[in-house]
Amino acid sequence: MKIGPWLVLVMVLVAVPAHAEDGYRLWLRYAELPAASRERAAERLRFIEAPAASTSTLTAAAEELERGLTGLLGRPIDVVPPAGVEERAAGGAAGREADGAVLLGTPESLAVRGARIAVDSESPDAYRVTDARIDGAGVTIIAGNTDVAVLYGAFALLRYLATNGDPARLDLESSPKIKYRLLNHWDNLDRTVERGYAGQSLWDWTTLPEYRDPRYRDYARANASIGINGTVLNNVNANADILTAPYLEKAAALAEEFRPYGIRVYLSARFSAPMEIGGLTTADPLDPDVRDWWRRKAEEIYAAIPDFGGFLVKANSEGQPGPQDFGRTHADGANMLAEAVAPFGGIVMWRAFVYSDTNPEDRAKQAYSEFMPLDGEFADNVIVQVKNGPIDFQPREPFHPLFGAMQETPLMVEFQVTKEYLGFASHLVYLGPLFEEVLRADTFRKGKGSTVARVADGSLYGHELTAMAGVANTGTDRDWTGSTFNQANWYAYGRLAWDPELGAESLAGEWLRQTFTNDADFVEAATELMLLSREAPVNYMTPLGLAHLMATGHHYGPGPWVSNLARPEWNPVYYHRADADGIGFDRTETGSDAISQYAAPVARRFADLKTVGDEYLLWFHHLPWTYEIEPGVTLWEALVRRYDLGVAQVEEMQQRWVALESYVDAERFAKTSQLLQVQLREAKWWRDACIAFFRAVSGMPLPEGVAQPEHPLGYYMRIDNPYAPG
Ligand code: BDP
Repeated sequence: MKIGPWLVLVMVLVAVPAHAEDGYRLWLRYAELPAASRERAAERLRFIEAPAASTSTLTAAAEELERGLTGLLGRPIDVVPPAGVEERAAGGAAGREADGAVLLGTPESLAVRGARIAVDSESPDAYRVTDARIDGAGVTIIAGNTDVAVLYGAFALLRYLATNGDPARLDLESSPKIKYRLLNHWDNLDRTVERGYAGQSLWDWTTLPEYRDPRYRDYARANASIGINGTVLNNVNANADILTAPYLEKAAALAEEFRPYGIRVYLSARFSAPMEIGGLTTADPLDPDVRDWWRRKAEEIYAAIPDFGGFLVKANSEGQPGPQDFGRTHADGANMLAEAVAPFGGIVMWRAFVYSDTNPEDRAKQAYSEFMPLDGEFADNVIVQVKNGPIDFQPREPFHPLFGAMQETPLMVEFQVTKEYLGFASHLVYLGPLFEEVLRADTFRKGKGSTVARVADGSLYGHELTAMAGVANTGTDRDWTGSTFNQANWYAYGRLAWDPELGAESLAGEWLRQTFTNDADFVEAATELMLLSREAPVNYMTPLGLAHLMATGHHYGPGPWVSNLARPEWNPVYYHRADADGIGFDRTETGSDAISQYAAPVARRFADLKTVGDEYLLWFHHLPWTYEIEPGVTLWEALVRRYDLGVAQVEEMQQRWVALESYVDAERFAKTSQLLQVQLREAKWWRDACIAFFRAVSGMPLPEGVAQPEHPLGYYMRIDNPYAPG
């Protein structure tokens, strides 16, 4: 028989799976469960009873359950209308017929339905998912203190099933430890993204407010699934135009898309906006006209976006305008904005990422020096947003000394999910361990156990206002984040913002199961790969406590030789301080004394060469090249070995990934494999360039058996990347 071209086409179309594994669905793939668990789950979860009082959020929850259970159980699941009023009066959808129902609602609405269930926590976001009996029928109940909590419960149930949880032992209860769980988008109005490596900004300002890209909803779903409840739409290096009426209308459209998913919109405010778009001659925060302008602006914003979250502000930092331009303090500036949004329940997140070109003080000390004297001066609805470390999102930094030190002022941690200093989108670096390292760090400010996590969740000093920020890694790339494994960083960040005590390792497993497969061998091996990936870039970029050796501006690749930039602290030589005698930044008493900004036990640990540890050695100490890091091993030798180790670790990651081929679909397998090749090429570039440079500076010979850098130093110094992304 002759097969016509049309038949061939039909056959091809039929053979193509409904969903290409292009990463678009993130961890919300809802892949069919293995047969045994599928059958067990299918028995208990026969149909969804639509919530009686249908709000947009409850509808979203029911829709997600339908979508998720259909995928997980491998067959469509019915959504039936809520049990009728008479039936309810008679005690619910009677007997056996309700067997296998999934009911969702608040404890009150469920009580009407005959299900009595308590959610212990008072948090509006708290949920409980459990099985129960109504009139002899076995049902699954998703109870939440509010509609959004019900949605969180629905996602929790789906996550539980998708990670191979036993449907016969269902009792999930949770409430977030942090109130405001935000993504910060460094997105510009022209759709470029500062430090964005995954395409353009998701927000299509030109076609808003009319066109609602379906992606907005999917963005909201993904965030809600991990508990994120706020999004700052625009770059901290803000353009005042975002506060003009046309853009507020566009932001309101996004807020409308996100609202069913419990996600509020926030904006970065440019401090000089009253002058730029308000026609005033000053932005002095104590000037009555300026205050009035912001009050009226807030009224205008809340008229358009009734649940607007508030402002994020970068002020007097890297050239951004701020209160100091008018002789005022950060507190004066923050409090003015706080006053404007307070009547509407809004908050102000005021960043502590400040350092000045006229201040000769060690950059690592400046934020503390500037903010500590202001402790106690901020309004109640202000929270100070502090980057995880004192410099700037380096591959590894000690925790920021402000954590635990500022007692009267609520502080929030800002993490960078986008990998500006960690190989951009192409390097596979799982950030869970980095986040965990920071959150578990002990500030010792109120004795042992005063961890950064306890600063973040407010429990250390009893603050009610708690928040966390992650600089987003999302963009218009089909897989959202430029690589599959970058999705894990978004995922881990969101889950840690919900509960900063969660562990990076278990989060990796959770993510892997939903993103790839529940196969235990795969999960174990891939988790190891992810954990290994945290240390690799530290070794091939900035080992032993080095920092900020990246090339100028774009931070793409190595530039340890750079010394000609206008501001001293922009130059890598400022950070490594290498010369013929030694390397490292002395931050002990004999140097900048940055250690004195930490509590005494922490300062002692960092000051002592025996206890500081390899991770922070050169962050806090300047040492001779011949310093014996361990008996018989000089610092120089150790440094070279670390660079080698970094490259070897990427090679090991490659091997580990190849071994997982049979578990992964072709598309995502190939993309990860190819990106690992990019990572290896760039890891070698880093290793060779840094070894060549430090060898030249130190005059030390390469240790025996160590490979020569591929090219002479001048070759690396001449590399220019005018078109690097981000
Ligand atoms: C640095 C980035 C810069 C940001 C700045 C910030 O290089 O693009 O504007 O931080 O956080 O890491 O304000």
